[in-house]
Amino acid sequence: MALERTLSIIKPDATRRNLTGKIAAKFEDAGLRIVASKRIQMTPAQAGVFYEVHKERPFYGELCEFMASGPVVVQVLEGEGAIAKNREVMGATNPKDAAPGTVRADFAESVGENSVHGSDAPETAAVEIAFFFSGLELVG
Ligand code: DAT
Ligand code: MG
Repeated sequence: MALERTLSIIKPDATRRNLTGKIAAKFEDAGLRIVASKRIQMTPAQAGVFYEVHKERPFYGELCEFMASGPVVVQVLEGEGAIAKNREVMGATNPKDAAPGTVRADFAESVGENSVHGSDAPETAAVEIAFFFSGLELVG
């Protein structure tokens, strides 16, 4: 398996409840290294660009408003098979379907407010990392 990097976002529902550390611990416990991390707040327009792939879906407006509703912690996670490993740590999109012990099973409030984002493929990981970070900010 290849050494990969993936983009993670700890979403506003989680930062609001002070869960940043507990969620980051799950990444580290799974062997993922946090090689970049910052706390920011997006505008709805910025969230709209980030989630452009979902713009035709009925929940797009709600999703952009939610992602701009409070601070988020954006991180780059590195490790062997990091993209799939992070998706495992996150759990299914809908917390009702998420396996026990995953971030979404333990913390997510609903399918819309589900605590974390993670890239889904190498191509999207590269685009999403570049959306938030310059090369100088990635310290492996
Ligand atoms: P994931 O975040 O697991 O990659 P996705 O890419 O299908 O899931 O959707 C992106 C986000 O959009 C998801 O984390 C929360 C929101 N979302 C997805 N399906 C939804 C739905 N049925 N109702 C409300 N929000 C939804
Ligand atoms: Mg997705």
